[in-house]
Amino acid sequence: MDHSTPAGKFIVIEGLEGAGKSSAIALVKQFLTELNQAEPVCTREPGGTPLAEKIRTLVKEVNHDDPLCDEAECLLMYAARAQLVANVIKPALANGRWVLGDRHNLSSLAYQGGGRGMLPLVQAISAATLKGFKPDLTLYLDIPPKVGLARAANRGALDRIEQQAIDFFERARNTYLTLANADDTIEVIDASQPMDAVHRDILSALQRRLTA
Ligand code: Z5A
Repeated sequence: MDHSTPAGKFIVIEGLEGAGKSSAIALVKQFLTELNQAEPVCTREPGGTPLAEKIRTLVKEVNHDDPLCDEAECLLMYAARAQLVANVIKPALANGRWVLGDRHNLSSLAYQGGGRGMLPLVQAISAATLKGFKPDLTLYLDIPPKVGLARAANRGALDRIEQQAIDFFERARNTYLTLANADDTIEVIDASQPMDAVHRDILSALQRRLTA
């Protein structure tokens, strides 16, 4: 590593199904590219390395003969994340690249911690796996589950996690909001607004956080 190269920053977009992460990521990617005169490295979770993409397939598919138990689901999310952090995110940051993540650790805390009711276990696995590594900035796109799921329903067949009952997503949302309140690296964006208003709020948060 060249020690004169300043480390890059890790920016993450989070939110429930249908929150609008796809268009938010395109917007943030463009902002970061103009800010740094270089495209960020884009990642998605679970996934983003060959091994982690295999795990993504495992956690998304429905297997009636061998249903994934909650603990295995959680450990698979962290196995995928450990690979991605070690082999993609940390090397990119060390080389001065910025990294833009479609989901990261907050998803596990919200879905497996809040949704599955295993927050202490998830926090323990998170601490052991990531050892304090975390994004510089997370934009959490907040949306009531009913609104988000209605938007997502227009996209076709639902995967295994998308098929959870609405109260699973309510618990996940409450956990997102509780954790965001306690962490000033997380910005809450009201994603129930029309898309142009959501994008205006995202750009204003980026200006405030990254260019001040
Ligand atoms: N998961 C987990 O449990 N634990 C973990 O640790 C991690 C993940 C990392 C990943 O699925 C699943 O894994 C996810 C969480 C879980 N499952 N669930 N539920 P994924 O990567 O396949 O899916 P996703 O990340 O949830 O969704 P997405 O498709 O990438 O993005 P999105 O935010 O859900 O939706 P979108 O495609 O951006 O927007 C949906 C539609 O709404 C689309 O037609 C838009 O045009 C429309 N839209 C967006 N914004 C608006 C506004 N403002 N107004 C009106 N319409 C809008």
